[in-house]
Amino acid sequence: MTVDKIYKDKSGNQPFRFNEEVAKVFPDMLRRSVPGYAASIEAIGALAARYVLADTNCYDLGCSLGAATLAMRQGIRRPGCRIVAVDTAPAMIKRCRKLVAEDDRQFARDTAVEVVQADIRATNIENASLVVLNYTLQFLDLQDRDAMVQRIYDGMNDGGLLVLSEKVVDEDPQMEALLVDLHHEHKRRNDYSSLEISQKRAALENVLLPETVAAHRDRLRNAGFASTAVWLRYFNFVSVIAIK
Ligand code: GEK
Repeated sequence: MTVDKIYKDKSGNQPFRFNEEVAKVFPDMLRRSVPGYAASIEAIGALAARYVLADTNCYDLGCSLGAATLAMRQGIRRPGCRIVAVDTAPAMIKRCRKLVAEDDRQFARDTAVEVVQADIRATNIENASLVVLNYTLQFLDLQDRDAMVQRIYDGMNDGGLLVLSEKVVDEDPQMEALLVDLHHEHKRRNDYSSLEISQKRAALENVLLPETVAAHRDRLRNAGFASTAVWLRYFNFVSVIAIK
């Protein structure tokens, strides 16, 4: 795994981009920066085994290198399914296609995977039994999020499941400060320096726009989801499941 040294000696304050440099170190970056990431991927596999029905579609929206796609593919127990993995970043898509091809070679799985370079806001969603937004909605403009979640709901079958993982902000400023501090301490334990942490934080300003857990659950309810639950929380990193 290539080690993430992107903010080690970078000066200046360029906004964060999902480019080649990031795609190359992405698994290491997520492992060291997103508390609970591995648990979210593991759960997506387990949920695929339970919720994906025969002859339906699954969507991995903002797939990056396809970790959730591969977990779904491994978890699916039914025939005739198709996974659509979507990302706008060409560097991610290129590597994702290679990893899916490698999975094909190793395991010859039944479930087809389509890796598509596109904006998830323009992706058609239909006949879906499982939709995954694993740390992706946070990168969409705030005003686009209601419509995105509504389109997902409309494209899902009854009984289908959405996994929504996000970095969130706490309503209570004192708790928010504590949770951010705990996250930074976690990153320091994972060998990021204070300078790297502060530079990454500045680069993500206005790129990653977190909302509260309540705002996410309200949006899901307003779209029509009958049930929602937080199934994972680690500092300010939360994963919610919603059932249609
Ligand atoms: C994982 N889900 O490993 N349309 C398509 N893709 C987008 C858009 C958009 N409008 N905006 C951002 N992205 C993955 C991790 S990373 C999370 C997801 C993170 C893509 C962007 O290019 C990037 O690949 C991904 O969303 C977010 O489970 O880096 O914190």
